[in-house]
Amino acid sequence: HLDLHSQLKELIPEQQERLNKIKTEHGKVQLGNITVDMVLGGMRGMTGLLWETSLLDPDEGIRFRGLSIPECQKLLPGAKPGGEPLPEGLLWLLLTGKVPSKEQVDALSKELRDRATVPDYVYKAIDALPVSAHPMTQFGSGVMALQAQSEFQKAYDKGIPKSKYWEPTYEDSLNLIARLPIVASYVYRSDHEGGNVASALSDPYLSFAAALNGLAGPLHGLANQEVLLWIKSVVEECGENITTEQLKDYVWETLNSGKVVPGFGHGVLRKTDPRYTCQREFALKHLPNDPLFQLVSKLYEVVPPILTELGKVKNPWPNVDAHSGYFTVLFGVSRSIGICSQLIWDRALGLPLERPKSVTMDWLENCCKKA
Ligand code: FAM
Repeated sequence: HLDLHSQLKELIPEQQERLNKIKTEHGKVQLGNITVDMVLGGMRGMTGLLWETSLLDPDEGIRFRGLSIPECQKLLPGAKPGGEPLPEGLLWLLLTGKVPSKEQVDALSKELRDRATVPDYVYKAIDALPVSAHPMTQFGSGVMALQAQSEFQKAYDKGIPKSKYWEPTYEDSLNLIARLPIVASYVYRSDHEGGNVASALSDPYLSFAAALNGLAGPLHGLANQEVLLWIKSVVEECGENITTEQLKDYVWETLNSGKVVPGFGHGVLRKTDPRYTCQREFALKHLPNDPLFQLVSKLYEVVPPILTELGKVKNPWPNVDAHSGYFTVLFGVSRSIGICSQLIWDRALGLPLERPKSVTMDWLENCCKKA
């Protein structure tokens, strides 16, 4: 098929059957024990969610439908031969689990272009905010305004059956992915993980806006802004030709003042983030003499030994934000591809309302007494 929708329509029944088989044949298989540490540790290490489109390995980093980042770079079609893969190809891979041909990617690019229309009230909603509103607040508000066009919401109001949920979810997802770059560029002109939410049948706009708000936190996606500001303050204090010793002192100063070194560490990963490595290789190829890149490169040598010396940091290595050099709004645009592909599959497989169980300290203490 040249067209993504037809390809999905063919795949969905197979996967529904696969899930059903797991459920009926292995529903009672135990996957592990939950410890008090896991509950207190923000559900770290608990296997608790089905997520078909990607898998994060602590050592290897992310794989998209089984493919690592270097494999995606090799296999997915680029705009020009040997160039970086087109995001449309990644969307195709995430949704279908198959590597698309250049023709399939071109057809999808065209489809997205046709869907890329943003109504005027979206710009007005952004304009109504004060200029001081953070770009992520402007972006999130723009996405919420786009939601007024949700096909899922319309279909749900009309009583669409569960077996058809995925179709308007697909429409919303592709419209959203097509429209986000326009909203993001508007935010720049005027300025300088969504699982749980989506399971309540919130449409892609509502779910994506919720995910964006999570991304806007400084320990998550806002870290790339923190990195840029932090680097700027290093340069202001020590100049561009900073020595390794000066940089070490600066890192210690940050840590001693009770702050984190932005762009380093990760909740799951225990090695250098392959997204960091991919961007580093791009910089080595295209802008090796850029002073900002050289500083980022120097931080790669200086920061990990210091964080290791600190003793408590589980992963001293850099994450994607240490290198990306862009602001969080662009990070947000790129995440739509992953979030929306998973959302379409959530609906296709009819996954249930997610409701992680929380407990009180009383409950934990009682449980531990009995143990
Ligand atoms: N600088 C200083 N201290 C750090 C640190 C860093 N870069 N990374 C972790 N730690 C500390 C952490 O604050 C905690 O200290 P306390 O016990 O005193 O609270 C301790 O080391 C153990 O934390 P951990 O288990 O290693 O990490 P967590 O899983 O709790 O947190 C991060 C993970 C990403 C929130 C954390 O490493 C961090 O704050 N990094 C800096 C912010 C950042 O770069 N975030 C972007 C992550 C990125 F991949 C993304 O999702 N966008």
